[in-house]
Formats: sequence, structure tokens, C-alpha cells
Amino acid sequence: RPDRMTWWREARFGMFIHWGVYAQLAGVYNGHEQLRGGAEWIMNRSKIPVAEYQAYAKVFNPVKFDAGEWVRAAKDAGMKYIVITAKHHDGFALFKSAASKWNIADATPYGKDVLKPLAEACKKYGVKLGFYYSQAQDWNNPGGAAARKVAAEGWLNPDSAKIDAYTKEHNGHWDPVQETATFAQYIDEVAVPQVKELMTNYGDVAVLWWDTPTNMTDDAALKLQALLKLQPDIITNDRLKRPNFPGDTKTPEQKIPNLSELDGKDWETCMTMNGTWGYRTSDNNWKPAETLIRNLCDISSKGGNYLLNVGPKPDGTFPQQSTDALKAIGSWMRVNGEA
Ligand code: JFZ
Repeated sequence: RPDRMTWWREARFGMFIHWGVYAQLAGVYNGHEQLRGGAEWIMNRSKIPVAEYQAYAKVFNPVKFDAGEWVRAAKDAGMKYIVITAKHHDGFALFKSAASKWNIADATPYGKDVLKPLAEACKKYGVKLGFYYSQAQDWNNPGGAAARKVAAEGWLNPDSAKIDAYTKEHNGHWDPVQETATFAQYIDEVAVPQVKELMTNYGDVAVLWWDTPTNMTDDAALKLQALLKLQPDIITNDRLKRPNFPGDTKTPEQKIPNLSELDGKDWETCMTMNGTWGYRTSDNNWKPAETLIRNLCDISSKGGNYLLNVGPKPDGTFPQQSTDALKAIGSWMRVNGEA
């Protein structure tokens, strides 16, 4: 039986996908542009009340979503795996879940699980599928953690000083509903059952990509880690809980390490094509394809993997600039890459 890391070490190139209800807002809340941070953070940045944010799901209807198209776009670019936000910090699940109604099948007019067709397309085209799961931060399911980010900008919320004072008193939360359960209850009633669903209902899962371990306890980390036994060959990153849950891979973010920083541990640089993970209408700061190709060369020459992000639009299609960049990388790969 080959080493569980073999495919990953040879892969070199993967697609990160950040998609959820935040794509519907696309960086704008009530006519105000979000000032800092990725557009996937808009609920926290703009301190959007839970009920108000959940109303955006009622118009989230990605009728142009085509799993085969996404997977072919990745494969044609030379990518060997996909890691998609099964659930990001806004707690919105891209899959049908019995643990929370705050999911694409139950909370949107679209009404369907998108991970199912994605898993099928990945299998069909021979691309590995991994799930990003925000295990600690969850701004919609009660009890989930909320990293302290101040409203700061002021102009966005006329009473931002009041909101900041509130979040300081309430562990980063800004809506009383968020604190109607404990973190331990959230872990037992939402995170654990959802990760179990992900480990059970989608066939082979290649990667579990944890993120931002805000408020994580050893108890919670152990419960989540235990579920990985359901997928014996799964590869995990180092963000479940630091420092005693190191996982298999390091995740330098938006940066390519120097040779002197490498310590022999497997690593993967994740990077955006523009300046945001989630789709944002106003972000036109696209890196030229040449830069993306150079990054891939730089990373693979140092033994790492490049996890390059796409933030799909609310209609389910990729931004044109991402599609164009993927095509340009694919052309280069067919001439210079390894088959
Ligand atoms: C996290 C998320 O908050 C963000 O929305 C996105 O999903 C990204 C891939 O991961 O952001 C981080 C996490 C870790 C670091 C920086 C941003 N870090 O370790 O420097």
C-alpha cells in the first residue's frame, strides 16, 4: 500500500474554492463597500445581524452551477485536487445537513447539495476532492466562535463603537443569538455531526482543511480528529488546534517560503488570484497568469504544493478572469508541465 502522502507530494497543484452566501453580497453590505479583509468575512466585518445575513440565502440560487465544468476547469489547468469550503466561518454548509438547517439544501431556493455532484464529477475526471471545514468559527450556528475583528471603519456602522464594546464583552460575537448555545454544544451538535456527514456521504475524501482554531479546546479537537478514521487515507493541515495537532501539512498563506524556512514538513501555499477568497465584484486586482505560473514553478521547485483559489459568483460560475487564468496556466502546462 503506497504511502498516504504519495499522491499529494506528486500533485503540486490544486484548486481552492471559497463559495457560500457571502458571494451573494460580493463585498457590499447595504450599499457600503467592505474596507478590509476577504469578502467571505463580510458578515463579521460589517457585523451583520444573523437574521439579516440569513435573508441573503433566500436569494442565493446558483442555477448555473455545473460541477463537471468546475472540475474540468481544474483538470485542464493541470490541477490534481480541489479543496472546497464545505462550511466557512459564516457557518453556511454547501451540503445537505441533518445537524443544521443553515445549509444550501434547506436555506436557499436552489435547494440542493452541491458537494454530491462535485464528488461525482471529481470521481469521473480523476481529480481528488477535499473539504475545507471551519471547525471553530461559526457566526450563524449558535455557540460557534467568532474571531475578534472590530467594526473599526466606523462609516459602515454608525454605532461601531457600541458594537466594538459589545464584541469585547461577548467573545467577538455581535448578535445575542450567537451566544444561545455554548461552544461545547456547538461542537457536539453541529461540528462533529457535520464532519461525520462529510466523512460518510461523499465517497473518498482526500483532504480535510481545518481553519482558524479560535477558542478550540483539546476535547473538541480530539472529537473532530477521531472522525478522520472514517477516511483512513485522508490528509489534514495544521489548523485544527495549535500547537499539539500538527496534522500532515503546513499552510503558509499567500506566501512562498524561502529554502531556509523549510524544515522537511510537507507544505502547501494557498493563494488568491486577486485580493479576496470569496467573490468580490470590486476586486480587479488580478495577478497576471505569468505570475501564477511563476509561483507554481517557484513552489514546486521547493517541493511544495500550490493551492490556487477561485471564488465563484453567486450564479455558480467562475469569474471570467479566473477562467482565463486557468486556461493560460493549462496551455503552459501542456507545453512545460509533467503529464
Ligand atoms: C483563513 C480564513 O479566515 C480566510 O477567510 C480564508 O479561508 C483563508 C484561506 O484562511 O484566514 C487566515 C488563516 C490563517 C492565516 C491567515 C489568514 N495565517 O496563518 O496567517
